[in-house]
Amino acid sequence: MTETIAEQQATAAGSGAAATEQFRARVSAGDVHTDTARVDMLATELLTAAHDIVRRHKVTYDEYNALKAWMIQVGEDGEWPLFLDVWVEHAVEEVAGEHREGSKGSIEGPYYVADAPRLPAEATLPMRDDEKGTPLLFQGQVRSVDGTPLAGATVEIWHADDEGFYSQFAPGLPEWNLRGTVVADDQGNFRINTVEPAPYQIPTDGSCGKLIAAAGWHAWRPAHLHLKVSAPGHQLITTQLYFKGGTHVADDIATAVKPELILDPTPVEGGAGREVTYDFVLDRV
Ligand code: MBD
Ligand code: FE
Repeated sequence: MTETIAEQQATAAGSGAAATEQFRARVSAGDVHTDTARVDMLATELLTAAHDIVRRHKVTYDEYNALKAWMIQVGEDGEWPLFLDVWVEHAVEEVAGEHREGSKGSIEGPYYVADAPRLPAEATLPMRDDEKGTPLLFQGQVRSVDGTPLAGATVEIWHADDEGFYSQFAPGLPEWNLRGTVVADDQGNFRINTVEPAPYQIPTDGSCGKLIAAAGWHAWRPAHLHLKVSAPGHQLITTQLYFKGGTHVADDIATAVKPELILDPTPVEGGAGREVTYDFVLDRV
């Protein structure tokens, strides 16, 4: 069986189950102790907003039952991480980053895996011998808000392949394909060789896909790199970077594009592929 055939067997339930399992390994509801007054306020306001919608739009029993059946299915497909990260996380990220002075952040999404292989400052991400896609040299420097280079900063990077698939969330891909933890040099510099990712389509065969089809929306995120950048004494930043002129940069289904996050790579002179420089500025803790 070739990898291409295996990738075509990616299913909503397969990637949903993996995303649910990954998330559960890192967070459980019991870890979060929110005080009663706060839960009361948030839960009450959320429910009141739902009641208002029902009354304002005269929601019928057929519509209520469709919602109930759909929510049950979201759980069975393991698609709560996908649903929440596509349609809710961007507002949470906006609030979380409100007072940050350094680089802009963006949502984490459902496909992060901690502890990717550690790589030196100049590195090539783990990839297949015949990995498809335009080679991309992504380089830059990690600095503090006052301009100080941050020695030994780490740049965690993960992204989809040239067919839009993420390792560990689609079958047939090597475990750490296109994932790495790059340790910057003593000047905070990094040079990462990878391939440009393809745009990402939300699985069409699961509950999120059903919602998208039923509502007449499109299912696409623009091609993107995911990053978590950190350094001692500084706030970790979770972000994404996009490609100028890429499809769906202007209408990301996940509402996670910001103008500061759009890269404009140039052809590598006398070489293959494209290159781009992007520096990260971290706030102090
Ligand atoms: C992705 O690759 C992603 O980054 C988000 C936020 C949601 C779904 C798929
Ligand atoms: Fe993504």
